[in-house]
Amino acid sequence: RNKMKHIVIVFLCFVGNIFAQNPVFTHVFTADPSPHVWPDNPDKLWVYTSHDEPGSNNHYGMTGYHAFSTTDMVNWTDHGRILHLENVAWAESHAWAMDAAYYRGNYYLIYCMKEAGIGLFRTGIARSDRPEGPFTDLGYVKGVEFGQDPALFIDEDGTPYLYWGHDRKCFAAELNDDLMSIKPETYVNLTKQLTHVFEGPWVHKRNGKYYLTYPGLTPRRWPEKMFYAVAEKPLGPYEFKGVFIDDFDGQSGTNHGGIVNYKGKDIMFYHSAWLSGGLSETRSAMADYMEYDKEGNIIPIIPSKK
Ligand code: FUB
Repeated sequence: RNKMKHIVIVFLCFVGNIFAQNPVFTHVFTADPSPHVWPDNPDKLWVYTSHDEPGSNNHYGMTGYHAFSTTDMVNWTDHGRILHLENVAWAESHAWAMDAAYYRGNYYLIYCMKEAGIGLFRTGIARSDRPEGPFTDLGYVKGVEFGQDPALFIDEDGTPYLYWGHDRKCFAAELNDDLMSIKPETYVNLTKQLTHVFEGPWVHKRNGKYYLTYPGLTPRRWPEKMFYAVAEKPLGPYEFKGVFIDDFDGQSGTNHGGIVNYKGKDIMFYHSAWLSGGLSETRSAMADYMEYDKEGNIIPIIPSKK
């Protein structure tokens, strides 16, 4: 009887993604996941990721981004490469973390790449009329000099905000309507309002409050943990809340991700190095259901196999 059970399980695993599992995608290495549900289809969840390429060997010398979608958190469609360095005239290397947004009838990718000839990060923006792209680069955002890890948050009233962070700092600003430049008078350095900040800010809104989540380091200690802070307004002031994903077995040095409410459940997407056996530059997107307590604090997440 046990033998039969084993055969059935092996068969079910073989025929496809019968079980939701971590890491979420196993056919390609993915990092810095950015989850979204777009207004035109609440049944579909989208996850945009950067793409680790084993052996690139140039301190995360990544070259492009993928989009994935699902309607059940089990079966996923990989829409393939949605933007590549080759399609970004001003960039030369390091397609690092990105985010996506729906704004005024179009889909946008916001990302960081190193500028050709200068070798410093710029914040690029690309547009598509479809969530799966392909996306066309529009250039880089003015006023975000040498920013890394951008996140684009569109508030319920339609106002666009940009968050970015690098070199242990975190900044934010309102964007102009064409998303191509910040409004300099709104620029804020959030670093002093946060603790342990390192990179990767990402914002979601819940019950009228703004949650800024970010990977950070406790004094000079890798790997990164995920921290969060909460505010009444998108540009703060933010109240630091604490760690919600501690470092864990099989983590890559980094962590990075975002939170989405999908079909009434809250889900945190982040990354690990479980698939590569701990290699820091071959990471995989992870997903875990999560909860808030009555006061709206995030209940810490323990990475799970399923
Ligand atoms: O994926 C490349 C870089 O690693 C990201 O930009 C950082 O946030 C870290 O996850």
